[in-house]
Amino acid sequence: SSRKKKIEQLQAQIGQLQAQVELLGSKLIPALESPARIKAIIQSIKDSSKHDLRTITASDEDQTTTVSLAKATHSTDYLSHVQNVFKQWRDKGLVEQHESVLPECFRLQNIANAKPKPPKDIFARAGYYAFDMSTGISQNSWKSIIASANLGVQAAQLLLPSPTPDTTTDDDERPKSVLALCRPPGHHCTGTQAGGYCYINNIALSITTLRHFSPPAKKTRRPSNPHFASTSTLKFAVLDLDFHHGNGTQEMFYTDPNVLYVSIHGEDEFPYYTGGADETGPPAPDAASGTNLNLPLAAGATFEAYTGKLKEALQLIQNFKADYLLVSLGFDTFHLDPLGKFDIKSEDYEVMGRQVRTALKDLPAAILLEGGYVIDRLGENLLNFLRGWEGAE
Ligand code: OKS
Ligand code: ZN
Repeated sequence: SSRKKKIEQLQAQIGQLQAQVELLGSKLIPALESPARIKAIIQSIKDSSKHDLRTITASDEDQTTTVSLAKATHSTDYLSHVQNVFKQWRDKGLVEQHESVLPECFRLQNIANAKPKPPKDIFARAGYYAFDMSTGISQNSWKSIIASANLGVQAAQLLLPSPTPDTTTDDDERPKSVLALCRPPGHHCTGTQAGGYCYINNIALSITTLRHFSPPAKKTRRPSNPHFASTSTLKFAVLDLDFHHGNGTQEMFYTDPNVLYVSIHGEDEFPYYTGGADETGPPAPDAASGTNLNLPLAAGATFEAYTGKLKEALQLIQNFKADYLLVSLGFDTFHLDPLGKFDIKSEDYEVMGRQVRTALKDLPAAILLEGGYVIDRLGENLLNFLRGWEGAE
């Protein structure tokens, strides 16, 4: 087709690129979010030999469970698009085997059609289910997306109380906190759109999992947290420490009175259209009013400025009396990060981890990895955060 020819002509000008590319400024560049990030972290954790590192390979049964929990979190047409678009483009010759699908035109506000339908043409549909040009879909994307989502599920399951408290299974055998080395990350994607390197919202999936598998309230006991036993509706606090605002997580729980979302992030940074301090949930007297807190910080913010916001965040979470804590942990707040603008140093992460865990000791916690792109400092920064966290447990 002529479209295919035109794209080929343009592509020839770009030259050889790796499978995943993203648009940055006017340039298509190799994707910053890559498997090398996790490899580096795993190496550092192995070297430190202080942690119980588990490799979780999702069995077929796990994958089925993860997909069905994902369907309770995202729309099914969105998920099947993400799963199938690469092959659909491939079959039409719109993408080469080693390349990735990127959208061309996005769903736009339209006075004549408030709810645009997915375009029939698969080429156009890529832009219906995405909001940026940083979130390509390649041959192996779905595999990684499900593996990452599965970690969100498994992390949640590790925190669950025993379904039969009267039997021998000891609650004390459960970890108090779990860290999941998820990639791709999750906090930007919504129920129907990928973006910011995110396809499935791993934090939302952890919440779906905890809700789905929690035994009925009366059967549970949690001596460390009296709220758990007394409420039939579970409450969740999400603390988002990535440099970027987690627009997807905010949106998914904005009207949910049982999920508090709190984020400290770069002001007016990606994803640009969300993250304002005035986004506090639906107006009173709605039950979800006040269950969203955005704490934007200007470029150049020091760790001192950061801890000021962190204290505010932790205070609100304490007041909320959640049953579980979910942390979106990003290391793009690091001073050298190519996508961040804060002035946070490696040693600050230890203080950060200690402050969070000291304030929220009682809560079973799942920490899920989000961003962070200085690959050779990721392990160090993460181990520092863990040292601080564990020192407070
Ligand atoms: C330009 C960069 C897009 C920013 C994506 C942000 C990803 C992230 N292609 N979110 O937390 O780290
Ligand atoms: Zn980020």
